[in-house]
Amino acid sequence: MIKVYGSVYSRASMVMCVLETLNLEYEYIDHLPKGKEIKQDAYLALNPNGKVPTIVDGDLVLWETQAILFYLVEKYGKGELWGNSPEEIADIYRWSLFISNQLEGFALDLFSQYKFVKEENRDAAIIARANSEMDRFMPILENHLEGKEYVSGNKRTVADIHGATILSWAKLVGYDFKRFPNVDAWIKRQIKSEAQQKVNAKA
Ligand SMILES: N[C@@H](CCC(=O)N[C@@H](CS)C(=O)NCC(=O)O)C(=O)O
Repeated sequence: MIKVYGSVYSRASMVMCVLETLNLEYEYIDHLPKGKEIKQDAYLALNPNGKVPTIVDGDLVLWETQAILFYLVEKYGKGELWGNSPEEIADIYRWSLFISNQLEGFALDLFSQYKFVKEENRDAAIIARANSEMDRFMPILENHLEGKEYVSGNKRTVADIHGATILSWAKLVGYDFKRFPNVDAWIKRQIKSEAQQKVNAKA
């Protein structure tokens, strides 16, 4: 059985959401990002970064969220959550990588500053840069999602689970999504999805 190391409150939730969507059985090993387990030798032998998520599937030990997501859908999806041609697959990569390269770090900066740093210690420069970079790239996603339910093609793919989950971090700490209603609705669909609800129930 596939083992998932991580926490519902971490990027492991995307991995679990894919596993739930594909109806795959898995063992969830609850390791918090701020917990001590992931800095200990037994875990570092699986993932030398000391971060989550990591999966173990038979002889395969895999870390780095997107690599895990793409592996799972390619190996087990039978087309679900994935594309059927190099062009469709490239489009899924494009939107997933666009979000991780242009937006993820800044969404995380906002989340970390507002969630983990006391108001008086917040770094205004980090917050300003994060807001400005988010504001720079969000309109591209907003325009792209006009009249669309999914970010790539006309069915739900791993790019929806990945991208919408990442942007939900910025939503949780009040980034102004009223300016981006298509993205906002897209995030809400992911949060409300049956698979995500099953993941949340493990918290
Ligand atoms: N690029 C990595 C980032 C992994 C990562 O930063 N995970 C966080 C939790 S979502 C973590 O384990 N943080 C603990 C730490 O940085 O020490 C991935 O996508 O897997």
